Formats: sequence, structure tokens, C-alpha cells
Amino acid sequence: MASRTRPTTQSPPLPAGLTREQLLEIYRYLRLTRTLEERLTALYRQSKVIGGLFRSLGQEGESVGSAYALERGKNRDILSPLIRNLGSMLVMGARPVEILRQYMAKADGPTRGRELNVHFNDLELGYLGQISHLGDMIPVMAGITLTFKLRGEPRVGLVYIGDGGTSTGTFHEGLNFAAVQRCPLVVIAEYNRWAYSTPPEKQFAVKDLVDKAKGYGVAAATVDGNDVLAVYQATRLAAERARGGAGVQFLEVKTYRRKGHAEHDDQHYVPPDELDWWAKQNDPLDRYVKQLVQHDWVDERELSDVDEHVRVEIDEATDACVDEPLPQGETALPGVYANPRAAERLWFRNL
Ligand SMILES: Cc1ncc(C[n+]2csc(CCOP(=O)(O)OP(=O)(O)O)c2C)c(N)n1
Repeated sequence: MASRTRPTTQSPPLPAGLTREQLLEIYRYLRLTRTLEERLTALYRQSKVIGGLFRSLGQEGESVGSAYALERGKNRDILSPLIRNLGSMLVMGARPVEILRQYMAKADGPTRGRELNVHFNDLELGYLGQISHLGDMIPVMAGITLTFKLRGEPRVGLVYIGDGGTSTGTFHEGLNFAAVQRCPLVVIAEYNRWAYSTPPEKQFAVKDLVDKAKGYGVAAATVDGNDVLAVYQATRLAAERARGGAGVQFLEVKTYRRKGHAEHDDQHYVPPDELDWWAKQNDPLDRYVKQLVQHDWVDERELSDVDEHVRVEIDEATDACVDEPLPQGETALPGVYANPRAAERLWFRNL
């Protein structure tokens, strides 16, 4: 009997247990994050953004890859982002128009102009608004994940912390408490080499952030933060372990902050060749595109389709809200204080 010939066009094996659609979806979130931040930069330069603009340029891979590893949806996992984790919020379901409204402090924004940038939550979608004080979200997430454990719910929490943030007392207290209580918590520690203008060698005496976690008896691993699939896989494993009762999982992501602390910061303290190297040799989007195309997981045309869809989505979201009003002064107190007196009209308005 003639042996059957194998089909000549075989699909290449896909990585990390992901489907082609999921690989493309991850690309879409990466592109969405970058394009949305580029639009925010343009709006900032037109003085339409109120307050600071915090970019995650070069760090999109770790935010998107880690959040994508969570169980998403109502009453599922909870994520606690920082200013540089816009990508993780988009993965959880935040909409670009909400981010734009919030950054421009619009009356119809998520916090109705009372808070700025990414400081807002959506508990149904599963993300928190951060407390500004560095480190404080670690004990908050220890508490939230302790309730998951006490109620026997199969949920995990994920909290981000910057390299500078690991120098705070609350980071250490919170991590110790979560470790002792064996909370189902994944900690993503971002070694992005700058905290404002402070480099790691002036921030801590250990070499790597995982060394800090070991002191608390917490399982710790390091991953290349600019390899989105590696971050996805490492976080997935960490989340499975935490969900299975293995306690706190600490993941150090090695990455690089390619913009200043915020848009006003000219980065005069950063060696220019360092910035150049990370932009040219280690950009998370470029690296992911290369992987996708070289392995034949997707076509280049599919990627340019995503780029175009994202461009249109961000244009439409901007058009929908850029001319919306700011909140009226009289609305400042309700929703912040219980039964507030109406704010008095400022005397000079009557002149
Ligand atoms: C307790 C506390 N101290 C100082 C600040 C001011 N501050 C805001 S962000 C920041 C630097 C944060 O660096 P890092 O944690 O490494 O995060 P990155 O900005 O690199 O993402 C500082 C000092 C703060 N928010 N909270």
C-alpha cells in the first residue's frame, strides 16, 4: 500500500500554548499601548493633558505579557497597575477613550476630572486605581488576595512595583505579610534601571531584585521583560502556582525606561548611547514582530492590518472626547465628601 505523503504546507508549531488569534491579540495590545501613548504625547504638547504624562515606551511587553496571563472577567483575577502599566489596563478591558478622558480631566472621564492619568479603577473588569505612594499597593494587594484565600476563591492578584519602589518600607512589610499568609499574589518587580534619575547602584546594594524576595522566603524568578512571550509564560506559571496554594510568586522583569520619569523630564542624566541601544536592539514590539514573522506564526500583512485598525480606533477615540468640557467648579466636592456644602462661587468670578 502506498504510504500517505505528509501535506507540504504544515502550520508551524505555536508557542506558549497560544493560538494564532491570541498571538495577534497580544500584538494588538502592544500596538494599542504604544499608539495611545503617542497620541497622549501629542495632546500633552497641545496642553490638552492635565498634569504629567508617564510613558511606558520600551516596557509595553512586560505590562501586556503579564496581564494577558491572568484570568480576566467579572469576579476573576485582580490587577494593580502603576503609572507605567497602561498596557496591562488595556488588556483587562480599559477603553482608550476612558484613558484619554482621564488624562485630559474631562467631566465625563472615569473620575470626572478629580484624578489624573491612570488613577482609576474598574472592579468589574478587575483593575485597581493605584495609591500614589510607592510600595503601598503591595499591602493592599496582600489584603485583597488574603480575602480570596479565606473565601476559598480560585483567584489571584497581580501587583507591579518599580525598582525604586522596592526601597520603601511598605514593600517589605507587605511582601513579608503576604508571604507569611501564603497569599495568592504575583508580584511583578520592574527592573527598568531608573527611578526618576536614580540608577540601581544608588538605589539598592543587592544585584537583582529577586535577591530581596528570597529574604522573605518567596519563590522568585527573573525574566527578560522585553520578550513578551517569555513574560506571558513566566507569569502564567507564577499565577498557576499562586492559584494552586503555593503562596506569593515574585517575578523580576528586566527592562528599560526609555523616556524620562514623565514627559517634562529631559533625561539629561541618561547616557544617550544607552537609550539608542535599547531603542535599536531591544524594543519589545520590534522583537515580537520579528518572532512572529520569522516563525511564520502570522503574516506581515496581518500585522499592518492591526496597525491600521489601531490607528483608526485611537483617532475615533480622540475625536469622541477631545472637545468635551472640563468639570464645572461647583461639582468638585460631591463624590469626594459625603453631603458636601455646595462649593462657593469664587469671589473674583463676580467682578
Ligand atoms: C513613598 C513615595 N516616595 C516618593 C514618591 C515620588 N515618586 C513617584 S514615582 C517615583 C520614582 C519611581 O521609580 P520606580 O519605582 O523605579 O518606578 P519607575 O518610575 O521606574 O517605573 C518617585 C520617587 C512617591 N510617589 N511615593
